[in-house]
Amino acid sequence: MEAGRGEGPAIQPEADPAEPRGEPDIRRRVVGIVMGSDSDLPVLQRCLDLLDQFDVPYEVSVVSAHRTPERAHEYATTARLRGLKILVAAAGGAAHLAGVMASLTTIPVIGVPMPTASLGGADSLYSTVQMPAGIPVATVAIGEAGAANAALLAVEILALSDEDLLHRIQAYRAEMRRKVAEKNERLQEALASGR
Ligand code: C2R
Repeated sequence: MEAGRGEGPAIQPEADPAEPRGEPDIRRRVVGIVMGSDSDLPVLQRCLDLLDQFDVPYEVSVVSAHRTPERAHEYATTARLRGLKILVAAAGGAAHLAGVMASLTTIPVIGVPMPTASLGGADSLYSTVQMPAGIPVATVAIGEAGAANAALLAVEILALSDEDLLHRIQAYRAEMRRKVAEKNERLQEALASGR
């Protein structure tokens, strides 16, 4: 599976179900998302949705360090040349994908541990986060929260050199604050009325 938004050699436009009809998105992709299996996609979808929301061009592929080591090597070693600025690597179980990617590129790698049926994702978390000194993987939480935060962290890194994106992340935070305040108001009203 390969799909994406923006310009990039790996992507067939017709392979992207999220691409709206009309003008194709020809911007250069800056985030490369890899997952160990297509079975990870439902959890990782939050990451794709948020990058869409922030209008960040990305590409997404199934790449496995275990099952397709040559492809993983090729992906990571060409990532910088292809214009990618950040990699998001999601994998479950013996989750070596993010670490292998990080070992083969100097682009920042964000690791997203996938939940697993047998060990609840603790296996994925430990194998993603416990990198030896020298090869960092910025590891986020297990599952959907991690998928969301991987996108937000990528946006924040990109916003270091993109003022528009900075304003969008500030607006996103302001909206989050507004929603929390609203929830608190509702809670206080319910408590006051004895509900
Ligand atoms: P299947 O559902 O395809 O059997 O995959 C995937 O990320 C997935 O969560 C089960 C799990 O195996 C993981 N996987 C890895 C790697 N490749 C696949 N952890 C890797 O290279 O690290």
